[in-house]
Amino acid sequence: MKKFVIGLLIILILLPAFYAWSAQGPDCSINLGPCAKTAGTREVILDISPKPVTSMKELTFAVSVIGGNPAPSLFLSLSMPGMYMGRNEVLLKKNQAGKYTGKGVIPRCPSGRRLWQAEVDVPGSGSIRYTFNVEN
Ligand SMILES: [Cu+2]
Repeated sequence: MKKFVIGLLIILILLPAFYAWSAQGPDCSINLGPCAKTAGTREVILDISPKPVTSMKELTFAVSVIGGNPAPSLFLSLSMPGMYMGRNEVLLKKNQAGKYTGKGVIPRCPSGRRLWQAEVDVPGSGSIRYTFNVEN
């Protein structure tokens, strides 16, 4: 009984720590290829080039929206989870192939952290977030 209680206590202590840890990791391995997310009936795919994705370098952001043709342009905003790094928005314009592309720069974080978030606003599907690591 005592062991059970101690075990339960350990689980109760570790569980929030595990959630905090898992929430800090990237959900997109951008250097391995594009990342797809489902948003309602649509699939929204983000790719960033050139790879490896590096801070302080001009990057091309490309978004494909499968299952809809929502807007002539989209906004992508770049941020760091849990840290204010200033406003950083990239206008993505639709090209002839139906892909939204735009250029932007990810600043280098003075703390050395590498986890960034790209949030794409797709009218009718809300905000789609991707978290990924950059090279500093
Ligand atoms: Cu930062």
